[in-house]
Amino acid sequence: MGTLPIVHSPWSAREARTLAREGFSKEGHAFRAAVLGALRSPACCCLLRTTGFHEFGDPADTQAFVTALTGLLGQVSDDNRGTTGNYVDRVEPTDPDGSDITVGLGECEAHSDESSKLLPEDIVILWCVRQASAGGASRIWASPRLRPHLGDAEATLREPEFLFGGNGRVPGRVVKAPVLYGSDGIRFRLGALRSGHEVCHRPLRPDQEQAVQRLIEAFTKVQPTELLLQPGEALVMLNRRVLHARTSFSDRRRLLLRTRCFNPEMSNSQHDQARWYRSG
Ligand SMILES: O=C(O)CCC(=O)C(=O)O
Ligand SMILES: [Fe+2]
Repeated sequence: MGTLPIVHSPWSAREARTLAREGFSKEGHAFRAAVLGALRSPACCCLLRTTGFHEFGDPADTQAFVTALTGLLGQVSDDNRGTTGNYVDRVEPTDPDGSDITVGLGECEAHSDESSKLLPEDIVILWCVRQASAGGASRIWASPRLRPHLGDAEATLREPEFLFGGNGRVPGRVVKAPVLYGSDGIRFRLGALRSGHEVCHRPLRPDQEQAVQRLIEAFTKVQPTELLLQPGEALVMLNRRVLHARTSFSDRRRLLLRTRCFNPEMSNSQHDQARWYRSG
């Protein structure tokens, strides 16, 4: 299993609450350097221990804190729904029987976030407010560790011939892109791939189907980095270099917050050949 670097945030809960409102000063620079340094490790992710954002009395403070910390790591992106101007998504089972894993119960398959966007965010952060009484662990696979298990499938997965569809979010839009790009890039979500090919009436070719299966098999061969986030902790990931998944849980009180940002310095998106297949 890959080792997970740990970064401690330098602020007490009280300082953090004030700083989130007023802006981070010098320590912000050192914090940014520590997190980006940890993200450059082979794990391509790190555990962030903070003091107390989950205990701030006012949810607006929590929101301000996670947004401000994300802002130290890059340009914070919105919730992609374009309506709320809210930069913080809630990952909680408000629709326990639905198929959207963000608001559902159960496990979720290995994926990168925003796979059906032309330009997915470089960094994704999951902030734990309340953990599940059991399960709901995070699993992360760094793309370079999967590649040796792909054999011939790697060449197919590098072709910019995969269609990633909105899966309900923006149904008309489909991105045509490779699954693997550059030395460490990856874009993958099985559901988005299935829906993209389906809405365009272009089924995956047999060799593409096989290559995707080979990738899914690689998840069972490569031991992921696994962790159970505790309240006050966050998982910071390079979304364009790792896939993440979550083990099953059934506790409806579990609550994570999710933020995302772009960071050109850490980005490998320049090697991606994604383009719109259908932008309708
Ligand atoms: O619930 C989790 O631990 C992860 C959820 C997730 O990856 C997502 O909503 O994109
Ligand atoms: Fe995700």
